[in-house]
Amino acid sequence: MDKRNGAMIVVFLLFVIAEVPAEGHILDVCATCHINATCDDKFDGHGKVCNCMYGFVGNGRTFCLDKDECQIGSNKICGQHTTCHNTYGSYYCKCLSGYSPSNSMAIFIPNDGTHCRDVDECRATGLCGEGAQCRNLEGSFDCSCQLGYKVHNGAEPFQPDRDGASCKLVDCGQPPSVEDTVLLTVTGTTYRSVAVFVCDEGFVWRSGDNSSVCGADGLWKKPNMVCEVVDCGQPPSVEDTVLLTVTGTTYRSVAVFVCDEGFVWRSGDNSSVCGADGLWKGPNMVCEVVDCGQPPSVEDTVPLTVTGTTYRSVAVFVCDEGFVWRNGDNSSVCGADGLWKGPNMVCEVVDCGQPPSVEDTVPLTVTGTTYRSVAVFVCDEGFVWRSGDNSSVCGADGLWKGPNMVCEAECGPVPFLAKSEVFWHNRSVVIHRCVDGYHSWRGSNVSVCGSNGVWQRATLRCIAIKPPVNHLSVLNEKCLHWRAEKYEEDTEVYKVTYIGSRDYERSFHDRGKRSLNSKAEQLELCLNLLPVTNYSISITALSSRFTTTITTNTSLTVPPLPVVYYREFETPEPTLMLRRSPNTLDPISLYQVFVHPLDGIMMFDCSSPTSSDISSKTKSWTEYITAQIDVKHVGTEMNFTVGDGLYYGGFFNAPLENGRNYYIILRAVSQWKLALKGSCVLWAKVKGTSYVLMVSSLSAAALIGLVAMVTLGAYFFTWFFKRT
Ligand SMILES: *[C@@H]1O[C@H](CO)[C@@H](O)[C@H](O)[C@H]1NC(C)=O
Ligand SMILES: *[C@@H]1O[C@H](CO)[C@@H](O)[C@H](O)[C@H]1NC(C)=O
Ligand SMILES: *[C@@H]1O[C@H](CO)[C@@H](O)[C@H](O)[C@H]1NC(C)=O
Ligand SMILES: *[C@@H]1O[C@H](CO)[C@@H](O)[C@H](O)[C@H]1NC(C)=O
Ligand SMILES: *[C@@H]1O[C@H](CO)[C@@H](O)[C@H](O)[C@H]1NC(C)=O
Ligand SMILES: CC(=O)N[C@H]1CO[C@H](CO)[C@@H](O)[C@@H]1O
Repeated sequence: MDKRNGAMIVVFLLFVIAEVPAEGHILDVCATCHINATCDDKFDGHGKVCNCMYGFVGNGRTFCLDKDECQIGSNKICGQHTTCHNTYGSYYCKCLSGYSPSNSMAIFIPNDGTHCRDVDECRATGLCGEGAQCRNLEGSFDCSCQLGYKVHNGAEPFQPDRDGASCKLVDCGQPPSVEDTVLLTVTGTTYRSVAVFVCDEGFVWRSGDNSSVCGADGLWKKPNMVCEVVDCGQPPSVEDTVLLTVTGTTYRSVAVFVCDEGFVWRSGDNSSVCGADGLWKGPNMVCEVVDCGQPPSVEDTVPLTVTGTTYRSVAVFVCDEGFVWRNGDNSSVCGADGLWKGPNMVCEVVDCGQPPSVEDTVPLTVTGTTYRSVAVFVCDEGFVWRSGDNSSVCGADGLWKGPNMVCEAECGPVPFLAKSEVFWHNRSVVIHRCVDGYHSWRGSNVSVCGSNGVWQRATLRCIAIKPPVNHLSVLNEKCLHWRAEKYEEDTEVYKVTYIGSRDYERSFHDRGKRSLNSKAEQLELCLNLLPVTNYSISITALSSRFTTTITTNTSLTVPPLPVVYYREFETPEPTLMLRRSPNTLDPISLYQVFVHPLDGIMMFDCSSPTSSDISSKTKSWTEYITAQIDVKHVGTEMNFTVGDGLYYGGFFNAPLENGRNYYIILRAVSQWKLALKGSCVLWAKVKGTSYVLMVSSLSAAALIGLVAMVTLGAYFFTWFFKRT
């Protein structure tokens, strides 16, 4: 009881005490309260009231009976997972099995917040036993087996104590046996044990996994490896043997061999076995080839070729010298039985027939007509033996050999040929040759002593050697002349090549080629040579392979004049036109334009290099060169304006004087070194203008007098007009 409650009780007592004397006649309520009730103030504060104590129900005065708190249900009064226990005037709560009170007391009243919580049984290790796993449940737990363990004595889930069940390690027992394999290693028989297999002998791994694992279900996972039986393929081919029988191609198959035809067994095993490694073992037998020995010797024959002495060797025979094949086969073959077969040929002796008849000889003795018979000859009457053998022998080819004796008639001294000498001779043959400086065109150079005793003379003719092309010259800068030196009627083929060059025109080359066939002795060939060119001309006489060269130079020719049209102008600056075609002399040609004042009789000398000296001959106004133009700068046509006041080739193209008449003359000039050739053409006439007309209306006599004045006037006017 704390102090406040104590104070309340004190106050209450004082109040009771104070009230009692004040209302002595009023019932003492509190004294009537039931023993298990309390006396309390009324709510309105006037008077007292009895109330049953906590845990009791009643009117507070006559009865206060115990209240059964549990009757409303333990869940409501005690909370979840509880049992409710009523006591006199009170109650208490307990947790159901599998739960524990949150205040850890065995009994409780939930008014302090105590409640029942689930107990985690699994926190206690080993509850479920080895190999098991514990699972906490609401108010309970259960056990099940871990992977690799299996429930024993019961079923899952279980509680060991309750069910008597437990977990035991899985055991797969012996690993399985797999076809065509053997077990290599195994780590045990329990869960996760591994068994490793390999292919059995004679088998090879093809695919799949070669290990098996003990599963949680207590079964070995079957290995899925596939082993295939080894296949050795076709039995080996062994030299000199043939396969007799074979039982197959797989492991342990057997192949039996025998020696090939023409071979005999010598040593070793004749079978081969397919091994586990896929290879045939054996055979190691040795077969030796049959040997027939030396080929047989056959009458009248000789062996020609022999390929050997072993099986199938062939010996070819030919008839012996002096014998010829008649019939039968000429070859022998070594058989498998070691014997030569054949030959069955028949050879007959050669017969040469009658001995030959030989010129200038007669036969003396003859021993027969067959092979190796001999006939002896002697020279005929009137002939003498010179050389050779006088006997003839019947040869193996059926022909008489010889005699090669020479019986000759005598011819006398060596024949003589002009300008020749004897190069070589014996008694019957002379070889001639020409002396130095002479040669032979044709004919035989051999003289032979004939069988009639007369020399057959050589036909050789010796002629003095001269070059085939003689006296070569050039006529008129155009035609080649030469003399041919050759054998009478022979046709000579001449090849003429020429090349022209010019010092003044490096790029210029005039090449040409001609050929000529002729029997003539005097020859002429005209070429189209260009002017002012140095030519080198070669002539080759092809059959005599002789070449000679001549050089020549062509002279300067008059250049061609351009085409101009003569015109007359009344303007002081006339434009003239010319047309030309390109010329091979362009690099050394030029045009000169002359202005020739027209005064009385015109005299113009085209050939003079400059016409300056002409002025002295005429009293009148002198002609002059007003322009000089290189032809190479002129295209196919050219316009030229006289008197335009410009310089052309160093000459001043002076304006023409008004009032005067002029001739314009064009001169084409070619000049090379000191030579100069020119040709001239009258190009135009220029007539004087207005005031000259005035002057010209005067009489001729007055004109002469006025010349000086007019000249001055013209000069003045020209000057005046230029100024304005
Ligand atoms: C091969 O061997 C078999 C068995 O060994 C034997 O009977 C046979 O005669 C032999 N053949 C030859 C050709 O060696
Ligand atoms: C002379 O020589 C010719 C050619 O070599 C020859 O055929 C001939 O037999 C020879 N004559 C003599 C008698 O030596
Ligand atoms: C020709 O050759 C001579 C000598 O070499 C030379 O002086 C001359 O200029 C040449 N003429 C021409 C047109 O090239
Ligand atoms: C040719 O040129 C040579 C110099 O190379 C000279 O001596 C000769 O006179 C010239 N002949 C002619 C025809 O121009
Ligand atoms: C020259 O003049 C004529 C007429 O005026 C013209 O047709 C021609 O093209 C000119 N020629 C040249 C090369 O200038
Ligand atoms: C008369 C009577 O009922 N008295 C009871 C009051 O309460 C106590 C316990 O709290 C009981 O033991 C009495 O019997």
